[in-house]
Amino acid sequence: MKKITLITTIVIGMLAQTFGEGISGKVSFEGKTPKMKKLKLEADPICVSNNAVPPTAEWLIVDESGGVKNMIVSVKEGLSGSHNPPSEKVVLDQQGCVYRPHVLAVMAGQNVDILNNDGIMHNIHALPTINREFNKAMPKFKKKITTQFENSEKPFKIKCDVHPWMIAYIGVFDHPFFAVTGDDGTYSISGLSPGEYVIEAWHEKLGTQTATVTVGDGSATADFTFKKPSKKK
Ligand SMILES: [Cu+2]
Repeated sequence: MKKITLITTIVIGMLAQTFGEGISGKVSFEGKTPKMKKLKLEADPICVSNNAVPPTAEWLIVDESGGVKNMIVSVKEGLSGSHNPPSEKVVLDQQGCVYRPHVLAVMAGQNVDILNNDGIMHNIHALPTINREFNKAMPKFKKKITTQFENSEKPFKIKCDVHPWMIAYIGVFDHPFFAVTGDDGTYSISGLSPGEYVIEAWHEKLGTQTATVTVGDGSATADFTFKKPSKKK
């Protein structure tokens, strides 16, 4: 029996070395989920016809298991060294007058392709406070612009000045240890050295929560539970 445990430990150890240590978990919502209303796209008939299914607001997407989509989970404290941005680009698409995805996370200096295949004009307006604000018209012939955000910054809003319902959020990090939760509210951050980290889960309406996580020989888990957003003061 002891032998099996030892072998198992060695195998897990080898796997951890191959894939790097990590933190994974799930972000859940407790309480009644507000219904996401249909977006009022009628002001622009092309926005309506470019959607097979009428799109809804996305400010709180919870699945049947309580998982919250579009949370940005990132390492806030405990990292050392500097990290270069990856060569892969991140895409923010304007599709049927909706930003896809609604929430994205990138590294400082990473290329972000902003696409417009809608055949109409969008005006992308980023509202950072640390990075440089930009406001760029994308007429229908302008199908792509590529930009970067030079500094790390907590998530900020991106909006379209033509279509007021179009909203996205982008978080910029000076390291690659972040993830955006999928439909089921789960996330996974890999490649961390053993140590103690503070991680933060951010949501556009639910706010933020932090957790202290120790990454040891194996991967660590950190789950978060958020409650109903507090009323605006
Ligand atoms: Cu637009």
